[in-house]
Amino acid sequence: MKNSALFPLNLRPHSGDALLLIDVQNDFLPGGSLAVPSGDEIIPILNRYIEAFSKASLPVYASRDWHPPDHRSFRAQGGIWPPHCIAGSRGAEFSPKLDLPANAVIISKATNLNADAYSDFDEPDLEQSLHQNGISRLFIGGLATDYCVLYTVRDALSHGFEVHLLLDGIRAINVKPGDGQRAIEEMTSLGAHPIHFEDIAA
Ligand code: VGL
Ligand code: ZN
Repeated sequence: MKNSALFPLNLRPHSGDALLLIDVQNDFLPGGSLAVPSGDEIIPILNRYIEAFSKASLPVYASRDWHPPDHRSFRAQGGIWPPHCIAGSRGAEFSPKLDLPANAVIISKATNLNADAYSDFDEPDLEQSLHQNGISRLFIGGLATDYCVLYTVRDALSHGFEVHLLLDGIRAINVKPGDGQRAIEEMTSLGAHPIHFEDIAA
């Protein structure tokens, strides 16, 4: 609100915009194997963004962490995480409460055993599809602020996209206290615009 009042950024979604929802999957939600604290709180808000983009006939992208059972990021393989988002498992499914449209573009990432990939842009299909659809502005939310959201926003900015970060639609893991806040500060200092739903609905 504050931002759009001071600087007349045109935040009403229009052609060239896309919504990118990162890893809203059961394993990252309460009850899941790598639950992000309060991760479920963002779902009703993300559903409002989805509705706004769908009404404007704008594309909705949804990424999912989609690991092999012995992915290198898992503790048994020397990584730092409990097993999570194993391709095809129930934990890897999108939350049933997320109202993904039938034509959402699904990006599966970190599918390779030996590479960790926190950024959606590690999956080349994403950038190709964004270019095909003429997208220049990305509205990015999802999980988790301090991992996949941070890495994806860094890459989106370095690939030349204008980024609007959905502050009301992200939550952090906070392995170290403050990780989420530091991630938000880094993303905004790199040029991402922090917004809330009221900013696009005004
Ligand atoms: C993520 C930790 C491990 C994420 C993925 O989606 O932010 N975090 N794998
Ligand atoms: Zn993962």
